[in-house]
Amino acid sequence: MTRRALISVSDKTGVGEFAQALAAQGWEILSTGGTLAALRAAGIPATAVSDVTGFPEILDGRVKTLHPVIHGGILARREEGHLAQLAVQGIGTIDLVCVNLYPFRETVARGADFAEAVENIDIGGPAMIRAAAKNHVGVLVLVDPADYPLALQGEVSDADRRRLAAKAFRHTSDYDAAISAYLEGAPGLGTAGAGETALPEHLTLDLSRVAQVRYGENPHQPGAVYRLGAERGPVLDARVVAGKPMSFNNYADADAAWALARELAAQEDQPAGTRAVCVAVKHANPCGVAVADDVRAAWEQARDADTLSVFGGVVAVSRPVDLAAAQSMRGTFLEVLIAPEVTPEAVEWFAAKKPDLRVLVADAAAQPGTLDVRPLAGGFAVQRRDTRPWDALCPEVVTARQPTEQEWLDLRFAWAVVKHARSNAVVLAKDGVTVGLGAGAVSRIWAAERAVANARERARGAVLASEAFFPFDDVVRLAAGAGVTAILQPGGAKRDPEVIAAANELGLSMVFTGSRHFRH
Ligand code: 93A
Repeated sequence: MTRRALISVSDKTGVGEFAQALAAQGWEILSTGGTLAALRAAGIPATAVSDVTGFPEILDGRVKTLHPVIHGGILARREEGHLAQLAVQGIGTIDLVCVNLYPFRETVARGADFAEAVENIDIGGPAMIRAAAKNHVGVLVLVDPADYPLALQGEVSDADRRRLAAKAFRHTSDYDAAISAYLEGAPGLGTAGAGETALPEHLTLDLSRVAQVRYGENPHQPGAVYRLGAERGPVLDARVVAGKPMSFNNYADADAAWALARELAAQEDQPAGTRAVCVAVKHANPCGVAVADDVRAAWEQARDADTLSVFGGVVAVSRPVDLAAAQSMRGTFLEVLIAPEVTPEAVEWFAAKKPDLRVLVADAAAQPGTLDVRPLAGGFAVQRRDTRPWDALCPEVVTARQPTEQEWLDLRFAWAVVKHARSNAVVLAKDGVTVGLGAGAVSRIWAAERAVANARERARGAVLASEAFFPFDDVVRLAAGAGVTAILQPGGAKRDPEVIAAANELGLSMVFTGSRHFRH
């Protein structure tokens, strides 16, 4: 008996060659509108599904394969009882189903409107895939062109049939997850204003693996890197132009470094914007950050901000890296460099002189996703990312002394840096360079002490930013003693009056932003 294959694919990659080979092996090929046209154009004989069902495709293709003649042919057990029922109805078996689905994710990712997104929800395709996968003992199910050669080998083992079925159910389940995430308004799946939307009762995290890493945070922990839905990830999508493959920790640190570099670059006018930004990150915390006239100067200042911590760090810059900038990194061991562009001479130089350094080129315009997911045993705590920009704040000077123009620039700079540091965090900055950082501390005064100790004499004339309010006036007193002249913090503590009085007494400026930026 002639074996019959049903081929209905949106992604027509390799399908011509595959169908040709099947036909050569004596298979009869049944096919739907577009696929049929493509096969026939390539000179491959195929039968229209509508000729088999005796029913035309209707509703603009919404109903083309949803018919008992198709589903009976796929679902019948290959045993007497079922085969007899098919015979009574004049239905032939279908022994191979080759389907890939309407490109829902791709349609949403390119910003299609709601109606078009909905039209790209495939119904008939998943129905056939699931039917064939259920009946995989008798039917081969193919959802991936990479499996076409296997089907052409002749007999396919039971184990392979089952593997193909498992893959098929994974395929339809991922597909449905993307649809439900879209309908629930998951961010990054094309929903306008997702940044402001509340989180739904059921949240489908549609994750697809984008990179295998050697291991997780430590060598005994397996790890991998995933993409959330159709999100673009500036680091996930970055091109590695030189160096070793990225590690788990490299991904995390590069993401943190790039996010801060973009935030600073987006702060219009001085000190960022038209100038170059360099962010050095160590263990997810910034350790040296600078804005300067060019990448080389920004890197040198960020490095010199804390020459100890930058060792083994991850560096992000906001402008193209040229040979001079590359060569200025000669003396420092770095794990990753990420930039919007790296000149060919610089890539060549890195490959020759720093072969271990991973050099990444990222799209400066790519928007990171808006979800922030933290693992909990048995679940996740999920929130919208903290994307509030400086321009959304209403900073209020609460002291008699007003910050100078330069202090305002440094306060804004320090605010961006402290927002990207782990709580409790305190940052000291001067002239667009961090001079002291205390991050991940369990008390605010300890974070401040760390920052002041880092800065040493460089604290004189610096500004201080804190991501959360001061419960006591101790940080103000410490800062004034070290020579800090202006402070920025959200305000809102019970003892604010005492804190403001201390700043006035010591001749400091203090600015309240009204906006806290915890980051744990
Ligand atoms: O609109 S559908 O959900 N209704 C159907 O009955 C149906 N049958 C197959 N979509 C359906 N398909 C899908 O059409 C397949 O999953 C495949 O992605 C696509 C192939 O259409 P064409 O051969 O016309 O290019």
